[in-house]
Amino acid sequence: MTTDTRARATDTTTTRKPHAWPWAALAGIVAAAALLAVAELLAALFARSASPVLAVGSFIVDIVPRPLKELAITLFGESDKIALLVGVGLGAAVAAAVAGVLEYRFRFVGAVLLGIGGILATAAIITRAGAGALSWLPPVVGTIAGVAVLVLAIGRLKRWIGPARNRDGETAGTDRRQFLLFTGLTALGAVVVGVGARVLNATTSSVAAARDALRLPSPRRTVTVPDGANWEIEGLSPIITPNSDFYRVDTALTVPNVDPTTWRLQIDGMVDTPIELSFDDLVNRGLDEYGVTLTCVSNEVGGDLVGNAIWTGVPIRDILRMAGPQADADMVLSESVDGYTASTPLSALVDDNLDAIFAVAMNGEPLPFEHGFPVRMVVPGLYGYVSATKWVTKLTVTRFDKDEAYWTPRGYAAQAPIKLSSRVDTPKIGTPVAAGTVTIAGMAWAQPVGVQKVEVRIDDGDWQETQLSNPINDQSWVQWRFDWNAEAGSHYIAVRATDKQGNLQIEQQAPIAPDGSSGWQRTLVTVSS
Ligand SMILES: Nc1nc2c(c(=O)[nH]1)N[C@H]1C(S)=C(S)[C@@H](COP(=O)(O)O)O[C@H]1N2
Ligand SMILES: [Mo]
Repeated sequence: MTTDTRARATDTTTTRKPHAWPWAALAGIVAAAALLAVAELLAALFARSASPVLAVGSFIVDIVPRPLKELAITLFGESDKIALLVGVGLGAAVAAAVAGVLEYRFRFVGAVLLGIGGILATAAIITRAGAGALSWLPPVVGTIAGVAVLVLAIGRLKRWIGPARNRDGETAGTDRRQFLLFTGLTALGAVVVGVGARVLNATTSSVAAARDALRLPSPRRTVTVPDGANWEIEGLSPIITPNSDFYRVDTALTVPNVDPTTWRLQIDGMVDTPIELSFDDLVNRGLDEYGVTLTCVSNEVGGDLVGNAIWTGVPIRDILRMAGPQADADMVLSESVDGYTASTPLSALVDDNLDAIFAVAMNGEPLPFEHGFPVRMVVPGLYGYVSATKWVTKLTVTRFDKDEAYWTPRGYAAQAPIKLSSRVDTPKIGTPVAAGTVTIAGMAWAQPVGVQKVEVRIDDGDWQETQLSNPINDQSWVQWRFDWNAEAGSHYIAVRATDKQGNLQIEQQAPIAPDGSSGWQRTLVTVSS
């Protein structure tokens, strides 16, 4: 009798034995979560720039080929960075699950795999620009913690389910509880610690306080927006883009935190005397305001990667002259704290008739973090990627045949003047308008020459000149408007600009790579009767 019962009990356990692999995969994911949480916590405490998620993400941003990057921007738009992080997260979760299963099947193989992942993350972290002396610590300790969790969790899993499992029903229950308790508590702890550390990292930045406390000298010369510069027309962009609406384009997954009191600007390379300036050295030279429209090379015809601001800053030529560029130099490689670089013709930075500046304020307030706090470059007439380095910390005077910038080996031109352009802001495609007088309006820019005229064409009609708003200067865009007597039906509106040198906007369509899009925007409008 007794023997019989025992046999049946064993049988039951055998048939009820759950599949081990899903649990092993789960253990792998929990181990990876523990790795990340420990690393994030240590990063928040000792080495802010050493977040493994962000370092690996940034590493991937830099190595993905251009078509993939463009696809990501097309698919996810301004959320492309979030999409990347989600992608990295999913990839890591799958790899961790595989490590868990392998560890269950072959002892220590999963642990070694996780360890290799940790070593790769450490490599990504310590080779990044701006990595501190302690930046190896978070990923290394995190990896040790993750490997320990994996080995312990899989050990418990084997005691519950594996070949070494306890045949005794009672103890089997205990073993199951022990595995679930261990992985459950570790998972909970990882989420709490990981999220807490990220929040801590993001909210306790002393640089935010430094920016709040910053008092810049008042600009000696200010820019006034003349009367008639800004029409308030529904759907039409304002002539000054508010900071909160200003487009943002950069390769930075987290906005660099740069303390203005420790910030330095270094100028070296082909100069007579290399120099180094502090933030005070820079602003104490005297600040002036400049109105400049910034444009991204990735702006498609009709796109919105363009914005206008009043920048406060110091002419770059004054600073460059202190160092004394040598006669055979023709390029300045500007570098950001995060390693991003841009190549700008030396001539554009030393030209007395072109105000290339180190900007410290944007529309009357210290630069927002995303727009380059504490110092960025702004150069009228050149696309942002070859001139507008944010978080700038170093200029190397050099030659185009000696050095290249971040985007140059990635399929973009080493030199890229902004192509003169115009766009329709209203009416918007897909928003029907009523027949009668309809105001067509938009923006046009031709930095640094200035816009002479903007013309529109309805369907196959003649080109008709529009009215321009009173320009702030030739470096800033203008608004244009045209009152159209719209008849019911579908109509095409085309727009083109001419600059003050008489150049007509290029009609031929071109993609954004290698040096900016071109073509006349043609938009379809539905007019209801
Ligand atoms: N450090 C750094 N500066 C940078 C970039 C970058 O990726 N990193 N992108 C450039 C590009 S491509 C453009 S168009 C402008 C955009 O400036 P904004 O984000 O302030 O609009 O910044 C430029 N400066
Ligand atoms: Mo750009």
